[in-house]
Amino acid sequence: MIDTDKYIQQLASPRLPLAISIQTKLITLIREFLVESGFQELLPVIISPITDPLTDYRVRGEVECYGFKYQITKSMIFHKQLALRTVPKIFCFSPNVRIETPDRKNSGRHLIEFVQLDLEVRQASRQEIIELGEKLFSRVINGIKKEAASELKMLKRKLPSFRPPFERISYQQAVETYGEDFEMKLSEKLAGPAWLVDFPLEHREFYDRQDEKKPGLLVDMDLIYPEGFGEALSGGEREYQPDKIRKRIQEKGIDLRTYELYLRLADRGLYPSAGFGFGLERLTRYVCGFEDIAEARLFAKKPGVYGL
Ligand code: ASN
Repeated sequence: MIDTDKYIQQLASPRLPLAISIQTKLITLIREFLVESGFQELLPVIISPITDPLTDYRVRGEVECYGFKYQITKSMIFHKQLALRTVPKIFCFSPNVRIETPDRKNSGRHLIEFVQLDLEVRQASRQEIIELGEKLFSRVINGIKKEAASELKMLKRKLPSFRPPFERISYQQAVETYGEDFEMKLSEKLAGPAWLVDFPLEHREFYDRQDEKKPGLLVDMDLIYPEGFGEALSGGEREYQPDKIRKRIQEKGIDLRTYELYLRLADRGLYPSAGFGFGLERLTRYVCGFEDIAEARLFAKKPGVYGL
């Protein structure tokens, strides 16, 4: 049963209007920066025959329409790659549904329905996307400090100033320093945001590009927040050559038929590209300094909990 009192209470929370005001300003700052930088905005895809495999989620979100099966978007990664045939620099505020395992209920960072700022650039390298991410992040944080000074004051949140370039740590270095489960430990130690780079093949999906000079490692990255807020964004350069994509799918133990439509389209040509997905509620949570991500949006749905 859904507890209606809980929702009535939440709708009257004094912090929520502040979070929503901050989020509105964050979206505006992001959009301004990207449009100025030559990006075009796509509308989100909610259902499609293909979506990101994200194999660690046991349950697939599926709907049937007219006898056809559609997947509910876990990320727009393949649509981003395909859209680059039409326009060279794209972004989208993309709603994603990821049916996380219930043990993540109290992580403070997971919702089963969230929005990510997804962007992708034709012919871009990881380095270029890292530089773009640093500019975007610094601009947004410096901007929100000015534009939402009164909301931040009411939330008693003091945000530091960050200047690129951000620190860079390899996955291997992170494991050697903090152990396999390093994300939160690393995030707590950081004085500013930091890039985690060079993830091993087995830790990511098949679409991130393998480094020819370092076989077994990917040309990819995550941005980690300081102060223990964990992962901010995730991205990389993409595999775009159909034979390599097929090989990577098979190495993951995924049946090629699952991605037949994507592969047939890839056979017609994909551009080399790089990009990332940047969680919007996580950004709001970080900016507001909230412990619980459920405070960063209305109608938040936590793993394992039935919600509105
Ligand atoms: N959007 C991410 C990316 O661009 C993928 C994801 O969300 N899993 O790499």
